[in-house]
Amino acid sequence: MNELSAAAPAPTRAEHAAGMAAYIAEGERLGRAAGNRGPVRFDANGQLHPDILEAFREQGFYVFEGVIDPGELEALRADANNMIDRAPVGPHADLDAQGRPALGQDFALNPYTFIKPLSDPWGGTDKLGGRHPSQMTQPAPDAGAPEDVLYLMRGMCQAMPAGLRLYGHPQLLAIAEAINGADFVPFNDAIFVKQPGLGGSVAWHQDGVTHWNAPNWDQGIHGFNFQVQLYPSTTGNCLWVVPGTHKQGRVDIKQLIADNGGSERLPGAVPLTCQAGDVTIVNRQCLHGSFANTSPDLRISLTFGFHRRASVLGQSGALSVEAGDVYDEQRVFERSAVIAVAIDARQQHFTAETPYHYQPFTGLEDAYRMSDETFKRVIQDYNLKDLAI
Ligand SMILES: O=C(O)CCC(=O)C(=O)O
Repeated sequence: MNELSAAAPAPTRAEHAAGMAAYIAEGERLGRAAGNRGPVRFDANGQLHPDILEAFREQGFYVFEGVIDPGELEALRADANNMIDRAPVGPHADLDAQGRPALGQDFALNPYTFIKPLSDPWGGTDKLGGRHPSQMTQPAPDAGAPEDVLYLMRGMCQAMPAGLRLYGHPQLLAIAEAINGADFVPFNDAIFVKQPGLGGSVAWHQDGVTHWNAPNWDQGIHGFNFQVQLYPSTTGNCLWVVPGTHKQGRVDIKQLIADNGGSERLPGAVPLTCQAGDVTIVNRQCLHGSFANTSPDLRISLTFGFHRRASVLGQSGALSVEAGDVYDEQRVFERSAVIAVAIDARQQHFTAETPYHYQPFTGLEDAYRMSDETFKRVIQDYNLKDLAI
């Protein structure tokens, strides 16, 4: 590029959407070749089918189709939309759009994060351990776009009764067990809201920040995330992953983009398109990101992760957790108790379902039944005890 030329102007929303077409076509082709999707399957012993586990270990992602049934999906949508309706009208407001006190003012952690429409709040900054080194294209929104848009919502187990029940979903917890062992522990949760024509990017990154140089580093040491899709997740708004990168150690993202002529449309990436009710798993070491949502489609992704216990015990606060926090036995136990209460909350609602047995709480079930008392003791402000690594 000519040194004297000014930086290219931001594309319009429509230009950005049109500019994605060829990349999307190639991503769809690669996605078809990768496979790694289908219904969740268990073997005769009730363990996640070894073929699925192997496919996940090989590529670092898997799309489980049709996991959440229509009734549960409807309840999750209603609760998520209630959270959206009850958000403050902007980042510094106290009232929602109907003039009511916004949800979450009594939560220890503000559940809502706003950004400018179509922006990338983390890319090229030192936020979240500097793990998003390159900023994505920030298209200019259409005229009349709001000043600020909702980007993330936290605290789904506290703010969404259906969210707490989801956290106890027996198939999802069985998947977590297969990947991280029966003594697996929670990480955190966040709901990504990508409104049509407004939703921001999540710049390319690998999630983990603590164990890259550990002597016992391996491809699974930073755990994995689920995403439960409340609406179809399309090529224009979905999460993209570069298969296999979870095995490569820390990827030089800046260099990859430089080698790609400065373009963020990294080669080899596949779009994790989904139907509503599908659930993805992504290894947190897998290179992933999402582009500004210049498409006409809404995406709401309930995102929550799990770790191996050994990866977390003895570590201290990372990412959005206070650096002084230490993940000792007590902290891990208290955060894991959210799983125990979630299992019982689910059982009280879906009485015919066989509940998941969470090994670390064997024998403690009665002390962690869902009630007003356990809600206050375990669920309220549970995310102060997140276990981020
Ligand atoms: O859903 C997205 O767009 C981003 C998700 C993500 O980066 C993550 O789960 O770490």
